[in-house]
Amino acid sequence: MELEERAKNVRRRIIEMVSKSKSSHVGAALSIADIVAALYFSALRRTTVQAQERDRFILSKGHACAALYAALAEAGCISQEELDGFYIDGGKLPGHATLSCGAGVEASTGSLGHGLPIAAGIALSARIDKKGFRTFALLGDGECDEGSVWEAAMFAGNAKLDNLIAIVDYNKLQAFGYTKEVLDLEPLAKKWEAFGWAAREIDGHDLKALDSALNSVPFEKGKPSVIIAHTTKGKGVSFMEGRIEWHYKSPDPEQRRRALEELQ
Ligand SMILES: Cc1ncc(C[n+]2csc(CCOP(=O)(O)OP(=O)(O)O)c2C)c(N)n1
Repeated sequence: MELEERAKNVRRRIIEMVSKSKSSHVGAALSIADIVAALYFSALRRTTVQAQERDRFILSKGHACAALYAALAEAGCISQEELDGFYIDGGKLPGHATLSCGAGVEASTGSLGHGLPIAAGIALSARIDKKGFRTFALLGDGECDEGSVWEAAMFAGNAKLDNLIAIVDYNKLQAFGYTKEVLDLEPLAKKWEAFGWAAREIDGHDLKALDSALNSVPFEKGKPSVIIAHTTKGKGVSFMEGRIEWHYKSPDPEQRRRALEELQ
């Protein structure tokens, strides 16, 4: 199946999940649908979710876990029944990425700023243990306001962790405002480079560009890589795109119908 089809399926699953549970973070999840599709259906080397040598993927912006669970379901790692329990009392898949749900989730995240530090630790341990797997971490742009992100970035650059890849979902929106107005990140690529990383900026909805960038890491030997992916929050559903209210709003039945129609 083509990556485009996978990404669309991930988006459709996200809409179904948040509608059913009357929950959200739908905009944040749609923003990364192309990124997770390119990861799970092209870049990540994972024979099984238990294999020691599997590449690790950590969703640092854990509130967008509907996209992660949808990709894992699309990859056959979790069942439709489990997906139906998303964000519902008694369900197996909580509203923030949770390790204990045993679905191929590598870390519990949702308190922003922790995924990259965890990923850096895993990458360091892989090097010490002479393991060949890579560790990928996906961060939000608002999340980059957290000091712990930069502490981990400084550490990884200094340790020359070229088995570590960060992806920043640069959708220019956070929970209550525009990233530029809350705390301007620019010049973002230069900041990562100053911390010893090799940076590349791409359109985060261009699956060819994602595929090519994710499959050409490390960009420089001896440096961690960062992909700054320019995206749109709510991407794929016209009335959600770039709209702050869809950070935490659940589609009503008519909005669900319209969204799914657009994602045919
Ligand atoms: C430490 C911490 N502070 C605050 C929050 C509440 N919160 C959840 S999502 C979010 C906005 C994140 O923005 P961004 O990283 O840009 O991700 P997006 O939703 O745009 O994809 C905030 C502040 C949190 N989860 N963790």
